[in-house]
Amino acid sequence: MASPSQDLPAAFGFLASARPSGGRVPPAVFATRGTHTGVELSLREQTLGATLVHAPGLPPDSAQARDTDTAVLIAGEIYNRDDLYSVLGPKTGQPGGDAQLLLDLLRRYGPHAFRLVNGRFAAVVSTGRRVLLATDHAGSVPLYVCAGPGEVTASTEAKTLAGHGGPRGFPFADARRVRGLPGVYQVPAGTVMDIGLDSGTAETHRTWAPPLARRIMDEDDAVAAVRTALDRAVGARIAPGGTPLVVLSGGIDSSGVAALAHRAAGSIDSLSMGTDVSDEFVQARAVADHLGTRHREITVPTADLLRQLPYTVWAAESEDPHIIEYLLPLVALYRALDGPARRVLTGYGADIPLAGMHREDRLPNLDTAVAYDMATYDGLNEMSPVLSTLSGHWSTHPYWDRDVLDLLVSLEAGLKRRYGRDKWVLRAAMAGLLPEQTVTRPKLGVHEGSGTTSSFSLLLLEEGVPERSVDMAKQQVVRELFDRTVVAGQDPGEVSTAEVVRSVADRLERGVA
Ligand code: IOT
Ligand code: MG
Repeated sequence: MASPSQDLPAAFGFLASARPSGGRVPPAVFATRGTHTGVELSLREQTLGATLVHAPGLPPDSAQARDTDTAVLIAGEIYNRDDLYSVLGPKTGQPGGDAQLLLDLLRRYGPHAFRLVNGRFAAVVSTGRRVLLATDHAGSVPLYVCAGPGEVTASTEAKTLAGHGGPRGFPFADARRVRGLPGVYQVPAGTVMDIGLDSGTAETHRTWAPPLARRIMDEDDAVAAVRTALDRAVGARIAPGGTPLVVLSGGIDSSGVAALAHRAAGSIDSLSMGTDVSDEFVQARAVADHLGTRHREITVPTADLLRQLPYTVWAAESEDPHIIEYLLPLVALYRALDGPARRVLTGYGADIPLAGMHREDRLPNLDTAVAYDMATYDGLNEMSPVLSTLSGHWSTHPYWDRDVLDLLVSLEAGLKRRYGRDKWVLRAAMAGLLPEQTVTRPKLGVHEGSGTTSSFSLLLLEEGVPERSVDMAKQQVVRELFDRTVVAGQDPGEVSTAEVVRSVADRLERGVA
């Protein structure tokens, strides 16, 4: 068993406050589970104080780095370290960890350093009288800010800024407001916000944008490119000597990750989740047997599944009911995963650049779906690490590796839909590694495979919500859960899904919604 230090990032999340003269960061309740460690980094012109949340028993030293004028905090991890070290020269090296690597990059490139990084992270940098807030290309680790004269406070969870007593009020035109939390904004994906500590003026630099153009490649080249890119992304997400856990539905996305992870790590564990309504155990088992993984199945009763709704909204801090339906079974799975903290690889995200959710046969529609989804993912928080760190596990998404995503999005639609198959280029890239039946298996969404969508709908119908109002009711349930757990800070364990559903159904019936 690998030591946790090898296997997990140094910090899962943080609440950080930059001020000219220091001062304590107030205690906060995170959904992220872990040990809280306080840090205070006094620089020449400001002090950066923070609470880092990290895996128990793993000191978060390498989540922070500083010199006299600049301090860096990072939650999460970087995947292209070797490339980054190669531009920095031989003097820099691994021991300092990812925060030190960012500090070295910042010395060389300034805020543009973040344009070079392929990772899953949120970072805060105090430098001079400025504060930089940076997200990875996908904004996969959410980052929130509130700021006022003489203070910039940032957190990986919006809820920790709710009761924040410090100054706020600086408006940020380029960032999204968080509903219900005045003065709190979400830093966009693939962005560095460069904020003046005194003025609150922010300069926003985009460090990544989804490709808009499409590339023409011949079949073999495209298939080889996908295979190579995904292989590198999976490899970068496996700690040396560690045994990753792949959450496996038996669909092509997670099975592809499992196959590549198994080759890279020598062996993997795999885990499938089902409910009493529905499961994909047979399909997942076929892959596990083919690869020879150590495989486990977990069955979650449907009643328990819906009880995860408050936890899902609390963790994702998202108000999109469709996204919450996709995430709910995954949260149920992570919460059922007891034992030591694990590094989890998931196939989540493949359907976005490949239009897998849309089952589009016609290429114009397929590319419309890709363009739409790539223009709207920001702020949904569907890849937030909190979904798994709420039970102590670290998750990562190879299909949303920056290089994989750049490639998949940009392939012309005819490579995504070909010979009557969806996600053709991915299926072809995985063909030699998986059973034939897996490679050709049609898409089944996690919300369908687990029966989540139907169970959630049924719950509403049983409370008297008419069929045509079910979608609207779901939206309202999710919103109410957001208001309670994120805005009002209620413990999700004390929020009853049934009660919220009842009150929404009641409001709808009385026509007050
Ligand atoms: P789906 O693709 O079915 O599942 C996502 C991942 O969750 C799988 O690759 C697998 O790793 C894990 N998983 C799913 N079901 C199980 C199971 N029964 N047991 C264990 N692990 C499982 C939605 C979806 O259908 O998920 N996800 C889409 C995109 C969402 C749309 N977002 C957007 N438009 N912004 C996706 O791309 O994955
Ligand atoms: Mg999928």
